[in-house]
Amino acid sequence: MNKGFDKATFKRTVVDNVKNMFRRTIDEATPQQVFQAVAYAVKDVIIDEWIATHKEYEKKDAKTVYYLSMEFLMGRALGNNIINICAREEVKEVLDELGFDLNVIEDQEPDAALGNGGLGRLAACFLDSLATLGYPAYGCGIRYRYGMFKQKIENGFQVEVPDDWLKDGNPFEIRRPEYATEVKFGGYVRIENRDGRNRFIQEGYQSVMAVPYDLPVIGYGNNVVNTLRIWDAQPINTFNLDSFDRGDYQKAVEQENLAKTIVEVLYPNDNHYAGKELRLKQQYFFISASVQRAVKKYKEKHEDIRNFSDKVVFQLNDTHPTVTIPELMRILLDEEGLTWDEAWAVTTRTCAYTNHTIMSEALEKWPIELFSRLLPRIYQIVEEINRRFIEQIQSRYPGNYEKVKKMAIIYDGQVKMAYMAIAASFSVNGVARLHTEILKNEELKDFYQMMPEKFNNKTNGITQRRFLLHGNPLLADWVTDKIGDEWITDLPHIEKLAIYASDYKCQQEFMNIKYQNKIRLAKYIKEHNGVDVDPRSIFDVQVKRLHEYKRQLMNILHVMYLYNQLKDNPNMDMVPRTFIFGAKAAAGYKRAKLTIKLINSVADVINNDKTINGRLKVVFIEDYRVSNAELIFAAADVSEQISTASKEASGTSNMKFMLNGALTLGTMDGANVEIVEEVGADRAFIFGMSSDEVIRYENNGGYNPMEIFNNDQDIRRVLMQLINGYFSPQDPELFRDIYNSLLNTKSSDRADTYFILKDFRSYAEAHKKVDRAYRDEAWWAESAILNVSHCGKFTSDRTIEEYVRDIWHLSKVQVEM
Ligand code: 26Q
Repeated sequence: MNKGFDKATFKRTVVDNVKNMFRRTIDEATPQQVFQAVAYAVKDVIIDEWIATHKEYEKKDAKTVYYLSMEFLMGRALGNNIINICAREEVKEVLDELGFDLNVIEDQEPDAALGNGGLGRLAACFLDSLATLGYPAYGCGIRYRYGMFKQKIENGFQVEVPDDWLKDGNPFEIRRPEYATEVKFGGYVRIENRDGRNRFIQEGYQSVMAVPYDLPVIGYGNNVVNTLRIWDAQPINTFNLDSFDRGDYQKAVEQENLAKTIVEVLYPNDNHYAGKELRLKQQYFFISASVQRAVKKYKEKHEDIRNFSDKVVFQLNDTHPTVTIPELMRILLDEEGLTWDEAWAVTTRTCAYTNHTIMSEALEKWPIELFSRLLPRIYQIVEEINRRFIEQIQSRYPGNYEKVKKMAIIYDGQVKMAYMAIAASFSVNGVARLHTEILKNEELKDFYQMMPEKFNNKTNGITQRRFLLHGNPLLADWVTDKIGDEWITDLPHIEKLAIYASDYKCQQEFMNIKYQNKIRLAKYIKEHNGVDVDPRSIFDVQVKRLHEYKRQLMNILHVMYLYNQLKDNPNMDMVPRTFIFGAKAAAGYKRAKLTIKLINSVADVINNDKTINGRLKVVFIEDYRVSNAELIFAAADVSEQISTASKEASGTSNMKFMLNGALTLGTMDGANVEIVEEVGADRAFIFGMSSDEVIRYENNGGYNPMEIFNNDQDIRRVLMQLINGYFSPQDPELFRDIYNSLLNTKSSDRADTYFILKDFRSYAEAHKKVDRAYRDEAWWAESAILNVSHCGKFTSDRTIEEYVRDIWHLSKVQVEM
């Protein structure tokens, strides 16, 4: 309930908005028009708080975190904003009175999909928590013209469709041309000696105007509204060109093109580095604009730039924003006139770096040629950072050239972004305990040994406001009925549910809510896939980006194995199971796309096989994204978290499933380890090799999957079905590449790099346990409730408090209205 919320005014605003924006009366308005009208009405409600929040920050002169990220996977804003202003009931009533259903209106909004997966969604959860906790924070990113592609499934194959998310406008954004800044690319550096000091002047460059758009990030029930600032690129007004370049038609056209292309599209790679020039341009573009702006803002109030880090901290979301380091150095050296040592002191007190992956193919390495051509002055600074860093290595390890080779920022013709980020940051953190240990002891061992004090862990979290309160209203209300609503802003309170876990009536209530949510998802599946699924079957779900290390392939191979068993033994005793997948594959990732086709081919055969009596169903949900994720988590019984141990830095869907009462079927990887620690190993289904075992095998050249293939007839049969046309009669060779990836050392230097066959039996065993466990309804309900009640640790509110305590050192601000 929001006491200040005036229903009558809100209603009038909605009706007026429809009139003013569309020249229609409310009864003539389309749902999309009503969405627009309601969104603007919500903006009206929060605008004063947005202003007041920033006034308060100014007044307090509060230290601010800038969360710098190439990705913010925000999803839809309207429903979440209504929840965070605590006016869900009121808005629902207003819309009812006007003859509209709030859920239908929310469905009109396109997802803001300015991110790929985990890393981008984490940034969005962090913004929600920062605002809810009342910490001064900006998210800084790019206003991609096209976000994450929309996925269509045609004939079982993924087809990418551009995501024209801005086509109807974005009601929540505000353009801020007054903060536009110029960003320069290319050209050369001229050195001029003035008063005995060298000046570095970039000339012959191309530039674009960076123009920010602000989006409100609304705290839950606390009047705080923070800002996500995303930058658009516009051509520099030709009249602003250097006198030298004025009238240079060619250059004007080139700059116009640069501006258009730079923010055109989000790179759809997840955990995979693509060394594209445009990507580096995007990185420097939004970083230069954000850092310039942060410095300007600081200088409006402060004299001495050397104290910058008292008021500002830059958190680098992976290495993608690492040019922050040389860009800040450039501004301090070239524009503020600091000495190198002064500038370095400021920079290293301001920047902190988060690592999200150990996958070597995700490490950013830029060819010197490209880097220095695009960012000539920045490259000079990187060279100097590298030179001094190597000196540091050598004084620490005299004569040890191996160390230099392994740790240098520039080596082998490449600029290594992670090494620069580590060298220049005062904090380096991993995103789950296991991941941080692997960083310290394996991947970044040399760096950890040289500067152990920088390394720390911040286990990821998720926002319960979106993933329970908004996504699962039935369960949210039930929880609140039982224990009150403190969990909304203090998730550990949810532990109070534990006493109800063994209560028969509560178990019934809980399972009934799960059942209702399964009906809701079954309806969605019927509408989108045309497949009937039985809400009484076990909903076994794997939704996440498609990547070999996440092993969707192992999941579908196991489905094939189950199907074979059912065919052999039609009377097999088995609880009906619905396997649900959702995953986008990077557009250029052939094997991942083929895996999607395999899932859909298997689904086609199984779903149309009358002989198995609907005991097995397979569904691939098209276009998995934040908005349908909310429905999926709410309806899940089993959460598939089956990455090869050591590969998944944290995972965050594991936490969203747990919050919604699904049981984890997973490996001891990422944050699964901590989930099991919280809920107890007996309330999850853990299988497979440990990260230590995996790493040991990897260091010894892998293993031989042929042995398994030759000795395990069930596995052999499944693999043969990949190449005998069993699931692709029209093209028996279709899945040959997948078969080869598992067995054929010729196709890559190792077979089955992700230990799918090695873990298969233990995975199948775990599934068997799920089948047996589900028959005991009381045990299952108890376990599900215990999962919910033990998920307190995994709120992003806790994660943010840890970042604040150990890294950012911010103070909470109160906003009175
Ligand atoms: C790099 C260079 C060029 C183009 C793209 C990229 C790129 C883009 C996105 C590299 C990596 C990503 C995304 C990584 C990611 O999402 N990592 C996930 O981060 C989550 C939040 O910490 C973790 O929970 C996941 O375990 C981790 O995989």
